[in-house]
Amino acid sequence: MRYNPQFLLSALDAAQFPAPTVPEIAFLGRSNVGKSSLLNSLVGEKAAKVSQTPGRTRAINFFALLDPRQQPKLIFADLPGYGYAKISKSISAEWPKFIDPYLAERTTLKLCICLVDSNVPPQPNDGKLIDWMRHVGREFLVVATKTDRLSGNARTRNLLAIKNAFDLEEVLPVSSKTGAGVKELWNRIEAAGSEK
Ligand SMILES: Nc1nc2c(ncn2[C@@H]2O[C@H](COP(=O)(O)OP(=O)(O)OP(=O)(O)O)[C@@H](O)[C@H]2O)c(=O)[nH]1
Ligand SMILES: [Mg+2]
Repeated sequence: MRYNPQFLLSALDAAQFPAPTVPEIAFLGRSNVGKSSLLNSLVGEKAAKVSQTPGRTRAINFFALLDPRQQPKLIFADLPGYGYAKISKSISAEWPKFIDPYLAERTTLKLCICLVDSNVPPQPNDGKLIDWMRHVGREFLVVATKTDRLSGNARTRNLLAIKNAFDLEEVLPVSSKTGAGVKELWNRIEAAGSEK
């Protein structure tokens, strides 16, 4: 189905989150990994701002996806990136305080899309995010971004390294530039969104 994206709001604390109504999908990952770009290629529009300056966004940006009758069907949440400040030791030390409770408690959150860069070796802070997902019992999907920058062999090798490092059964390769993997990701989002 074709959805129309509508920017809802930028939340800097839990009191500002939109009312929990329709199923929500969160996009998480290191700064510059391609969260906003992927969100845009999913909705086919420049809904989310692609960073010129990595690490700028400190808020959660919420977007509603409207069906042809203008009814909201899903919410996408674009989360602040982590891992930009070189001094930071852990995700939670760097993330604004409201992110952990968001992930632990948001009732309508159906799927966390955890983005990792397919062009770099597995990163410890990505591992921490995945550990946190397991700890809070969230359904999550690891997506490897920017695969257009790699040749076939290097892609296979890097995807395997990510799977092994984080003990994953599956990593979904995507490129916002070419659109590779985006349809598959949509199928996963729709499946998660229609789960009761
Ligand atoms: N080649 C290539 N470049 C990409 C792709 N996706 C994103 N980029 C580039 O990577 C940079 C960061 O992209 P963003 O989408 O802003 O990343 P982000 O994760 O939202 O960054 P923050 O909001 O700072 O956390 C931009 O220069 C994008 O053009 C991709 O699939 N392929
Ligand atoms: Mg962004």
